[in-house]
Amino acid sequence: HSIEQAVASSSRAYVLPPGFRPSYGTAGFRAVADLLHSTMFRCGILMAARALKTQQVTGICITASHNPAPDNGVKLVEPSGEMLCQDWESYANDLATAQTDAELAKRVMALLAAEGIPATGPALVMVAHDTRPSGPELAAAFADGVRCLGAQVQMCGLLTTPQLHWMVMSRNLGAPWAESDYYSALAGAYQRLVAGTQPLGQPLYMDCANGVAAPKMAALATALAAAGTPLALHLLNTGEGVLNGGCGSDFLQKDRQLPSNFQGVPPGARCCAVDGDSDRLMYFTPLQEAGGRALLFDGDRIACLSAMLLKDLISQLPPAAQDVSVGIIQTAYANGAASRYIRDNLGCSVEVTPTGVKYLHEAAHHFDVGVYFEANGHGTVLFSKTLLARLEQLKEESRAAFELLALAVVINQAVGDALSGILLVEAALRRKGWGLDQWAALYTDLPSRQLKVTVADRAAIVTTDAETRVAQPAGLQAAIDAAVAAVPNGRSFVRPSGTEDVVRVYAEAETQDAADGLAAAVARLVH
Ligand code: 16G
Ligand code: ZN
Repeated sequence: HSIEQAVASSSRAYVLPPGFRPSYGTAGFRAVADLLHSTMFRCGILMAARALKTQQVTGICITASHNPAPDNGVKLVEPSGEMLCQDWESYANDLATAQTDAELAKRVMALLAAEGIPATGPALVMVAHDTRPSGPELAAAFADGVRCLGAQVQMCGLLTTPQLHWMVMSRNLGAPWAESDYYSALAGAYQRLVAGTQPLGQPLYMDCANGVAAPKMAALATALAAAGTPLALHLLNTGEGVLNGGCGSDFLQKDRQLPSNFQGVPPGARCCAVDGDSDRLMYFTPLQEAGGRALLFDGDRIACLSAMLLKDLISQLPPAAQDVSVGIIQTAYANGAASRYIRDNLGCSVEVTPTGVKYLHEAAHHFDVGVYFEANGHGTVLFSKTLLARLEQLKEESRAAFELLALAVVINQAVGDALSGILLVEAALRRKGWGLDQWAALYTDLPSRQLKVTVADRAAIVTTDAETRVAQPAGLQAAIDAAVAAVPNGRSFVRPSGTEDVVRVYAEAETQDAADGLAAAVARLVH
């Protein structure tokens, strides 16, 4: 068969490194870049098959996100702009782990047969990469895989992960989809959202993690100025230093220390940080005290601010249109104070899912508006098609409907997007005339502690109830319960990491000492 032969012969250039067993993981394959050529080639075949199956455009972002610069990885994009559907993850593993060219070709044929995919036909896959040096080479390997199935490749070059997701989504909707359309759509919607409000007094200091966010935020800033709503911005860590090195949202969240080059930024200043592919966002401010510590405004706090803005707008809709369900999706990592604030003060329902964007994103679809953010800053706000259609009908008579529609454009509907998240936060603060003080005063985080524990086999720990409880090994949960019961307002859980060979421990309590003590006690139980 000609496809089988084409796969087997092209595959010769992309040998699976001996001993390398790629595994799809939480967000896609990730490893040291040197190992990934065969994985990329095979993902190319996979995404061409997905495009042939759906008769729509698919995509890939080549990135290892917040991980070190020598690493790389894939984020695979569905026609909807969402992450690859979970049913296909097993195909991804099948192809990535085939030991020989012939075995790979056989598995490709099995996939095509199982999915009833016509052997050839028009299909297109879009490819982007972040600033990692290995990006262009890995993109070329991916493209070779796509071409094996007779599909076409569009090389989009350097983009943020959420930009490529947005472009795939928009293209399949028949909407303007170029990179420049992304900037003008976001900037135009932001302008509609903040019209008639005063700019925030201070500039925003942005930590670009020495990655792709730097040029892309600069381009967005140009579009914002052109739309008549310039954003006063200081971009730092724009690429002169190491990607994600001593900077970026992950560093900030783990260390709660100021990123490199923020030592001169005045205490109280409004700052934000993104990660290497710009799909995570944290706000922060330098604390007055010495030691270079930062006060964080994490994903939970961004979720609260978003929910508040939504609630405000929904309450201004015509009375008959106000029955809009707003749900907040969190993981077990959400600070207990945030969850309580959402339930008691905002009156929204809270749903908890396992860690990983794909789980939160799916749950967000259960509501007219689903707000999901992981504490680490991954997230977005999804509007249902039904709600959008209702708002379209109301937008002439209701300013709030018009503004909610603008909000749905500002906030990337495909996937969490740090650049669009910045506009969401800025618009929410601006509309309230708030500084960081008022935002911080919504609630006080319970002190928390995260630890990682290295164990012989992390798969021995199996969790249930959205990772909040341990099902196996027997007895561990009872022991955790006993440790938690000894601490006033304590909460703790453990879970095997989906991205590192460790078990993660989380604890929170009324004081930092108590949270530290509880985390240490639970870590000892895991050993
Ligand atoms: C991945 C996930 C992120 C999650 C993290 C947890 C996506 C796009 N990314 O980076 O959402 O928070 O894994 O890592 O889904 P862990 O399992 O090592 O704690
Ligand atoms: Zn990322």
